[in-house]
Amino acid sequence: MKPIVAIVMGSDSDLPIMDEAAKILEDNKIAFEVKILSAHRSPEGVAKFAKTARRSGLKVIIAGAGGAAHLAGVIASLTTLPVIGVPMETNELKGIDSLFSTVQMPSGVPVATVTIGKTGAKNAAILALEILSIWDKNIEKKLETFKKALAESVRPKNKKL
Ligand code: RP5
Repeated sequence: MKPIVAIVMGSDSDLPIMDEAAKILEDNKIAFEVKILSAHRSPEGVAKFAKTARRSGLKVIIAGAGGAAHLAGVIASLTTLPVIGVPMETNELKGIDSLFSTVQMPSGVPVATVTIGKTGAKNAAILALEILSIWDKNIEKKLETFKKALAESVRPKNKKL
């Protein structure tokens, strides 16, 4: 099956975090591809990927990077596909650097930025599913089940009080 979601990251050191997004897409049987592309170290590769993304059949791009995290923004500047940015946690500034670099995009070039780290990677995949669910009933149903399970998980905690 042709990938409809791309998970892109700036370095292989981001893999353990971005794997959380991959797991959710896998569980939901979404065809996806994973790429390591860096806005700073391999800018030409990033440009080639972003410019051809829509033509290649992709529908949503998830991009994770850390530090001066320009990957999601650069991709968003070169495609009309929705781009979800995942800020990586960093040793130096705990990911605040990645968060601000990813979220503070100029007018006209949105990046849907999620939480720092693993939670962000998970939420990025769920947001991608939500975007795909606009035209895919099957994904819509899976998301409904997921929301019900979330609610169920809270109920016993509330009861315990
Ligand atoms: C960013 O720099 C990457 O996304 C990664 O989060 C960070 C550190 O990369 P490495 O030095 O581990 O390759 O571009």
